[in-house]
Amino acid sequence: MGQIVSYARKGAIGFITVDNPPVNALSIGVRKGIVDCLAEGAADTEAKALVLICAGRTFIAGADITEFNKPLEDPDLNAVIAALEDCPKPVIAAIHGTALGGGLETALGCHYRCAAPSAQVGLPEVKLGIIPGAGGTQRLPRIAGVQAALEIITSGDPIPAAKAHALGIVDEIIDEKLEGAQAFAEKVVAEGRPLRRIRDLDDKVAEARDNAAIFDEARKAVAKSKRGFEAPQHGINAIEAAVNLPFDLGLEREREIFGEALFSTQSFAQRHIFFAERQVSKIPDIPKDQSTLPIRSAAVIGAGTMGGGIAMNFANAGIPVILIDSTQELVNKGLGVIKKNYAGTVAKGKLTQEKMDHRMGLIAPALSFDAIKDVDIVVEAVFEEMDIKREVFKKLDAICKPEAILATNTSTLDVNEIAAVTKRPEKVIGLHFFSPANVMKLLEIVRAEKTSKETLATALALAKTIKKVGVVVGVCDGFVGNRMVHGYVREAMFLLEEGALPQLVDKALYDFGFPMGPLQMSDLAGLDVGWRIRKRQAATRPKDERYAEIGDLLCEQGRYGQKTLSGFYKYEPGNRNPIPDPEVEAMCIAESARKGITRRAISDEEIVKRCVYPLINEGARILEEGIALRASDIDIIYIYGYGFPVFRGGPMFYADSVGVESVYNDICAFHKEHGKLWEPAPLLERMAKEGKTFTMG
Ligand code: T1G
Repeated sequence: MGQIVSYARKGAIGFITVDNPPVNALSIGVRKGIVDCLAEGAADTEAKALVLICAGRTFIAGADITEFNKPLEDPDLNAVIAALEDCPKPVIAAIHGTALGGGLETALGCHYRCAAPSAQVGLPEVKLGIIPGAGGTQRLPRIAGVQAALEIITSGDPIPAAKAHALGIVDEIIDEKLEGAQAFAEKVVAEGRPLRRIRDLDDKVAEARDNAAIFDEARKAVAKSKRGFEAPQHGINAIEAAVNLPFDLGLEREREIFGEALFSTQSFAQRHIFFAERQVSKIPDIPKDQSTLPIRSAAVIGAGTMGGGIAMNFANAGIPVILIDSTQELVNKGLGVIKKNYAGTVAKGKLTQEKMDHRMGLIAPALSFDAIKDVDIVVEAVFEEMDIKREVFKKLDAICKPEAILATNTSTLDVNEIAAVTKRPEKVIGLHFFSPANVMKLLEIVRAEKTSKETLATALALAKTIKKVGVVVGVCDGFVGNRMVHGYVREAMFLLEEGALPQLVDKALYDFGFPMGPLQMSDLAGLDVGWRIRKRQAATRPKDERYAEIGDLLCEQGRYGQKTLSGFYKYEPGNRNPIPDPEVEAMCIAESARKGITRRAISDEEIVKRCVYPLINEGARILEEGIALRASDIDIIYIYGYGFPVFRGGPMFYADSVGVESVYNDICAFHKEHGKLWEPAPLLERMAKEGKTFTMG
């Protein structure tokens, strides 16, 4: 392997090149290499200016996150940046790809910055539960202004080169290949531009010195937009220090805040999720060079809510898709919903009309399966009844070309049973989209017994193409997400019998960090969905098993949730805000009386444990059965499919952060008090007794 940082001069310009794949992260080798090559360039009398540039697909994308849990080795990044700033010759950063975190901080330590038009810059540290730790909170406000720094640092989102240029972060936009870096450096020399150190600039932070309101407004905005996250608030505090303290004291304050955040539970959780979402596509028995099938055309069977949303995913990725249903009316209705969805996005300014028209043009309606005989993949999204699905797959198997992949969007049914009606079980797979399918990023990829490695690898590649987080799961009732969510909703309903009301249960989970509680979530999904599943499971439900009828009672009254303007809550037409309903309160009280339960006040702490611990317990069973490959896969499913708060890391990481033994002990207590539904999972019991964790190695 070549040097990860090298020096070479072209004409009068010295180039310091970082080559540390895959993203030129600032490992100790890179930090040392930059300092050494900087000294070499400074001593090179032929070099009138230096350019810091990167090989590969991107400029430095940040500190090396894999080093965070190791002792820090010198030189630390602040020392590297100080060396850049103090270089006696102009140092220019040439940015392509994404200059993120420590990468942007390093570039801000240079005297000037040029960038490719497609480059992006950002400080995403808050997404890892920390803040910029190498002067980003002190230099960015000095070059781009306090308001821009607040937005960039608290959002963690990158900005395009053009915007960075407008803000003064980038001094020159050059060409994509950065060939213009040499010319820009020569221009800096020819114009005799000064060795401008951002740390010496004061005018932009001075403006904010008498405007404390800017920080109070930022705190209020972030408390709403990033509810529950600590890091954005830390970022605001560090920027405030940049305004009110001399640079070096501000840098010290930043370092203090960074240190606190780095060892916070939230940061461990968010770093866990960062790596977990990159692990999901790594399947132990699928080699990296596994062949995949090209997906250049698709079909969706069923133009309902799910089918329409699924079709949009293909169109959004530029893949022509045929949308099939049994009547022209159904197909037209489905197309109408798709058009309305796109129009909504256009109205919000997030899609151009031209792109909408192009995408609509990629969705072709059809009534006959003959239209799809040549497509590469078919996704079935018909009614959730096994007989209907089997019929559809028999037809697909007979009509589609032999190499076509046949996928089912079933949310609970046995994919092996569906595959068995075809002559190509190796081509059959589950692609479980989450509603709304054109919005939710989670895709459960259900690997059936005979699904081939090529089919599975193709599905994983397709997930990336359609910008979904594809998680491979095994076949069982509800796979991973829905199988676990039963316990979450079941306990919420039991709590209604024991003394709580919907708004109390939901508030406890909202305050825990979910976007909404289990009962409001059920109203959104439709109470009839759970009702249908409970009726299907009734035949096999043990007679002595505790069961909450409240959900069935609501459905029997036609209260299906938001779509009928009443469920656990009431709703005004066109308004999703839940309104507590005295009728439901009366039903809860009546159910308690009917069951002889004395209602009691129930603490938020108990509500959270009763609803979240079933996720952990079932997750342990799922792991033991091999339905999920990793505990971190389960965390990703809950973060992306059910809104589990990222700053708590997902249910399995959360169990580790609370303590597996503590969770186990509480589950044992619930088991004693509430019966067999709380039987501890054997794996959980073993881990509690052996002091093991799900996600901490
Ligand atoms: N450190 C270590 N490994 C990293 C990394 C990093 N910063 N970024 C990515 N990787 C690995 C990743 O795990 C994966 O590994 C491979 O690179 C490809 O990544 C001091 C303290 C740059 C936009 O937060 O946002 O600087 O799975 O699949 O989709 O203030 O990676 O192949 O083994 O994501 O093309 C701040 C994080 C750090 C940027 C590219 N920086 N990275 O996306 O590839 S904190 C970040 C990203 C910091 C300073 C602070 C993305 C990307 P593997 P990938 P991608």
